[in-house]
Amino acid sequence: MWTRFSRTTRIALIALGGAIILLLLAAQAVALPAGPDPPVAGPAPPAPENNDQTVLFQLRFPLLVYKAQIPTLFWKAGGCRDYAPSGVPDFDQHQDHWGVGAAPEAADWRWTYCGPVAVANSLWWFDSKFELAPVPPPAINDGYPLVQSYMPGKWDDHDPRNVDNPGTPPGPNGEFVEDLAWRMDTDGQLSGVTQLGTDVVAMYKAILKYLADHGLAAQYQVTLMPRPGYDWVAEEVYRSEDVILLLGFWQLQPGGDWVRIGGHFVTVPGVNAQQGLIAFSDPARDNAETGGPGRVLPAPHMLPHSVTLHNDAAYVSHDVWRVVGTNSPGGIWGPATGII
Ligand SMILES: [Ca+2]
Ligand SMILES: [Ca+2]
Ligand SMILES: [Ca+2]
Ligand SMILES: [Ca+2]
Repeated sequence: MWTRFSRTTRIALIALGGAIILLLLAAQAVALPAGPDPPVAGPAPPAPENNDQTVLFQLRFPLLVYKAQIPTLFWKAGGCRDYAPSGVPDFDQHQDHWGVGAAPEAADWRWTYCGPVAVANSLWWFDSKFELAPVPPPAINDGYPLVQSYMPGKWDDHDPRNVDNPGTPPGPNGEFVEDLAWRMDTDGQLSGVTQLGTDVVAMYKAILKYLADHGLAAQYQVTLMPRPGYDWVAEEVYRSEDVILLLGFWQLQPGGDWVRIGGHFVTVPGVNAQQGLIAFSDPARDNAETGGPGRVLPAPHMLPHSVTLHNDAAYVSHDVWRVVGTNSPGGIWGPATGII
């Protein structure tokens, strides 16, 4: 049975090459200790290839050595029958019309929904974890109100169509990811403000409102924290709390100044603190499916495949990165570009 003592959900924002903000969504009103900073003082992050945060993230990390060389990680629980059989979901942000531009096929299109997708991964996992009488989809069964069907009676709260129905456009009446995007004003769709992506404070407030709207405000705590230490983040994952990170992309200018040029949200499904490793459910890429370190469930499945395949939460690519220190102003650690 779920209780107010049983869960903590975290959303962390980390600059690439450095942690900048941790947004913590937690179950109880307890001040959580900050862990010690990682001891590594690593090199400055390399200059990005361009200022497209999604492409940038894809390009900055080369394909790494094969997953057989990856040490064992602690993985947040899988096996939830209703429905997170592979642990934290790994939904893909490149679907429907989740971006800005003339059309998804157009040259000016930017995919911008990493924020709501990362939060969806997190909330979906908790909803599955605390389902009291689990029955796998497509059976319609819902005993826990954190995630509910957007088409009650027609499909289950954990049906792939509840992640997104391509027949309904983004906006206030969409499915789970679109509902979250509306609430957190992704691309300024709620406020009308011109922006790309999701502001972390708006995300924070939207999660609070979402929890209240689902009658769960008293069961979760949401905390926003800048520049969390890696050890602190890892400890929370070991506690099976939920961590969402914002990777910030920083560029060192010729005069020595750092400029932040973008960001990207991911969710953390696993860690190995002793070896300084962290795993991502990355809305923008499936690195483990292309030979990078991590795990692919169910195995084998690999790219290329439909961007909607992972809307079935059984399908995940949990990509593993080594943590290194950084001297960027965004934070003190981040995922490395090197080989594990
Ligand atoms: Ca269900
Ligand atoms: Ca539910
Ligand atoms: Ca839709
Ligand atoms: Ca992914």
